[in-house]
Amino acid sequence: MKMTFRWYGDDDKVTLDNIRQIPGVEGIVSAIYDIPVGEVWSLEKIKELKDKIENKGLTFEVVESVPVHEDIKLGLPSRVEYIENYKQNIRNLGKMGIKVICYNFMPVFDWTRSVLEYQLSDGSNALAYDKNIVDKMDPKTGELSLPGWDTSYGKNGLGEVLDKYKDISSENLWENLSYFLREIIPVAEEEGVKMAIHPDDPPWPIFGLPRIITNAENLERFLNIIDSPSNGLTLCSGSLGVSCSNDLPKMIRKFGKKIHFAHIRNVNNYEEGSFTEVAHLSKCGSLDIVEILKAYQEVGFEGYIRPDHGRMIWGETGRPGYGLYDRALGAMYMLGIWETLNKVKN
Ligand code: CS2
Ligand code: MN
Repeated sequence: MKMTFRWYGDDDKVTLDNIRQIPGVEGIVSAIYDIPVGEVWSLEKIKELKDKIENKGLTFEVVESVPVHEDIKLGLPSRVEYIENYKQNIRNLGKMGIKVICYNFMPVFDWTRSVLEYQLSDGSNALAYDKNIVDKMDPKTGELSLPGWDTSYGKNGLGEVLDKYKDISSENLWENLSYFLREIIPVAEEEGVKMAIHPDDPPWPIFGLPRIITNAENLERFLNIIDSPSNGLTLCSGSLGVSCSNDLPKMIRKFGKKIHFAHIRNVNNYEEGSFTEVAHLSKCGSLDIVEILKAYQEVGFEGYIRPDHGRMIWGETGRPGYGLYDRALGAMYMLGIWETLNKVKN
């Protein structure tokens, strides 16, 4: 496996100089953040980002994310143009040496939480989701706005986008996803790029919007749409792991080579449908990280992996979920387990 670390570009408080000092981290996972969703990322812009990263001795082979325009998810006639742009992005990224593109197909909202700074018992804080709070929330009032969300529809546009989803069932969303895949996967194949869909976070419908990338059955349905080395998964332990029926080691053994990108995050499920994010260490949460990595070892995982969200510790402030310290601890923990598993095996 290749250890990577997510970096949000020059505006990120965490710098490339910080990241290169984490032992074992080889590559950066990043994206172009100042081009509106649906438009083309120019070769120059990608090259500029790539050079910045490579000048620090790190690789840039994974993009997270190339966002999918809402019109594609909605299946509107205008999707034709947005899909053409998406294909161009795959071509441009492929030409610049990108091997894996992570994306998701969640309507309107990316990862959703009820609290960004939930106090854990050790005084650190982390993202949390209380279903009793989220179920009562009305996204239209704008009381919730999370850093992972694309808000290019503007304050008044949100209601409009949500209205467009009124008649979209989960089956419609599957159809629109299939249409999208049939268009883009052949291009990814030509470019030698692996597309890796990120599961829905949390993996259940929110605010009345359908969510379909949620469990083993649906991941299998997704992979069956097109059987191609370019059609694969980002397996995010924290996103899928908040649903107690999702058995992560089993999923890893089942999907094996279709997993191009692994996200490792631990969560504490204190009630079905409610959770807090926690430190990566197995004993801090509901997931057994050693079992998860063991499953990756068994399937001969050679893809990219990264610590996903971390807590805020040691007084650090910054982008929720994406501080330096706790993610660095997570990376070291994972590398320690991996080294041990390999030694024991040989
Ligand atoms: C999140 C997401 O769990 C995660 O990795 O931080 O924002 C994720 O990057 C996107 O859903 C991927 O498209
Ligand atoms: Mn993730």
